[in-house]
Amino acid sequence: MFAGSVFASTLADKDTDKDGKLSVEEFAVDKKKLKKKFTKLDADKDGFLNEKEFVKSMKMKGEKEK
Ligand SMILES: [Ca+2]
Ligand SMILES: [Ca+2]
Repeated sequence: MFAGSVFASTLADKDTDKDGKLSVEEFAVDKKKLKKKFTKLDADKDGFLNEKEFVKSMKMKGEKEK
């Protein structure tokens, strides 16, 4: 599966303000676990997940589940 398309479908589902990025509110809603994960994934600490950061997380997950 192509990770970029997963980001696109996640965006379609969660990007409520349609700015092309996932904010912590959009990604985690009110789940503390996901907020921690978000902080980890947000490599440049701008408070948003862009496609690059999201795809990186997909790859990391793939390697772990090998
Ligand atoms: Ca957004
Ligand atoms: Ca970021």
